[in-house]
Amino acid sequence: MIPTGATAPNQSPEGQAPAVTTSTIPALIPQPASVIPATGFFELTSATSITIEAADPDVAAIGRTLAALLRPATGIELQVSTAASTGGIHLRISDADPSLGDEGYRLTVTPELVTLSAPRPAGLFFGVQTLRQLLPPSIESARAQPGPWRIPAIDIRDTPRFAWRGAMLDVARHFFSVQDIERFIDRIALYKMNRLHLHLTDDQGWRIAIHAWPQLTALGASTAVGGDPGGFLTQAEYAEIVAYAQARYIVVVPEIDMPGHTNAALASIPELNCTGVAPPVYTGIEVGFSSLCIGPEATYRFIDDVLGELAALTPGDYLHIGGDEAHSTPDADYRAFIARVQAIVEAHGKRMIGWEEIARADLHAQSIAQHWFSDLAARAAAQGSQVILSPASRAYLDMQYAPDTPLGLHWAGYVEVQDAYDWDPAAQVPGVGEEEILGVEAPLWTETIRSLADIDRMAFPRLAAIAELGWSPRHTHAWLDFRERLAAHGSRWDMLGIAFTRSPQIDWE
Ligand code: TNX
Repeated sequence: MIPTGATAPNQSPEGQAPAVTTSTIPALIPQPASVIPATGFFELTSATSITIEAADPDVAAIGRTLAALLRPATGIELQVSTAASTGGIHLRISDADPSLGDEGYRLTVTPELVTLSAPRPAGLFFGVQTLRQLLPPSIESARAQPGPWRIPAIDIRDTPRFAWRGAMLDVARHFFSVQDIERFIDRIALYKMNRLHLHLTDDQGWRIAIHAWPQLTALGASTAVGGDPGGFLTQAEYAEIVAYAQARYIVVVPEIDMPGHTNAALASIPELNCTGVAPPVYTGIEVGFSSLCIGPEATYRFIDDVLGELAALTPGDYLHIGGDEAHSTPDADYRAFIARVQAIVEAHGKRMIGWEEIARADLHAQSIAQHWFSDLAARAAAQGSQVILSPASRAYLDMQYAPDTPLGLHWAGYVEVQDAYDWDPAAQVPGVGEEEILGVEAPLWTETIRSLADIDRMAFPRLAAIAELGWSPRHTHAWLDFRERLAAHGSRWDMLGIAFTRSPQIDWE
């Protein structure tokens, strides 16, 4: 993209029109499937309006979202109207090319008109994110900026490679407020991610109110790693997050980790322990020591209550049941447990997702395994399940970038920006090819993460790399090209107040 204060792409510094080369293509992330640059630009002025089709409330909402995005920096009160317009920005879903699918869009910019069309509202929303990136970085400022507000003439046709493009936030090791979670949603929406996986429970904290079991939050939410303050989401707050995400075409995927990673529940409810005795609450960061008691029916009544309340609050299709690192659960017990929980999830009308260890059990084809650190995902694929790829050495946002990164862990190695970007999901796990892959997800575990600024340092720039792996066609993937595009995003993040890590691999603009 054009640095602030530089000339528009249709004007070389000498004032001549440059040849149309790749250098005139703006720094878009994720790289669209097809970009054809043209000459000239559309200029956003106080005379510009946004027009939408009359009938559709979702399109109207996206029009208002776009107007609200553009208002602070431009100072322009863009009107959203259903009037037929011959100029301005036009959003439509009728007679869009159906081959764009549920999430694709077409964005055509000429000097007279910006036309964004998509068969479904989600595509319009993703197209709006592209439109933002066609404007100068200062468009992201919360305060009025001088402009000019030029959008280069271009024709973009764009569809995602994978249906699942996610980020995970661990609110169990450290708790994050509704406001922080919503800021995280804003950030992932910038890069066309469409899933927010919330890791709601772990040994160190239980973070969602369950009306049938108030002890879970009365005691189980009181702690966090290192003795830091605990906290939990009320059901109303969780519903607010779900709605906030939904307005950004992001599906919330709640995770209740079990049978391991359950000390907070075990400490709160003695009956969940085989000994009948509750252990103390836990604030360390060791894993693998806790397990729900697998035999008793009481365990499954508890799980049914928890997953039932969560399913009722969750419009998305998925319940994530963890299943990782159950080192204190014997194998036969583990397999029996996952089979029962799979049935409970399905009885509540949802699809079960688990970390790839669940492939040790018999999986239904509709269940989904999340790869992180083994070859078990191949066993899930062999059983007919789809796989989400979160390889720790590539996609874990809590890994340090390098030995001097102040936050994070390094058990899976150091994950610099190039490590996060330079891999192909279809070649990552032998036995898990393009067809078996539902998508990619970048998890942010929070043992060492305490604030939104900490989240930003770990997530950016690597989240942009994973987002591009999820969206862009394989043939567009090229590290040297990505690192140049990424360099232009630093100034956007500055404008947005995103405290990103200035990786030395990137020549930040
Ligand atoms: C492994 S990844 C875990 C988490 C930790 C993480 C730290 C996975 C399924 N389990 O419990 O937080 O490593 O990087």
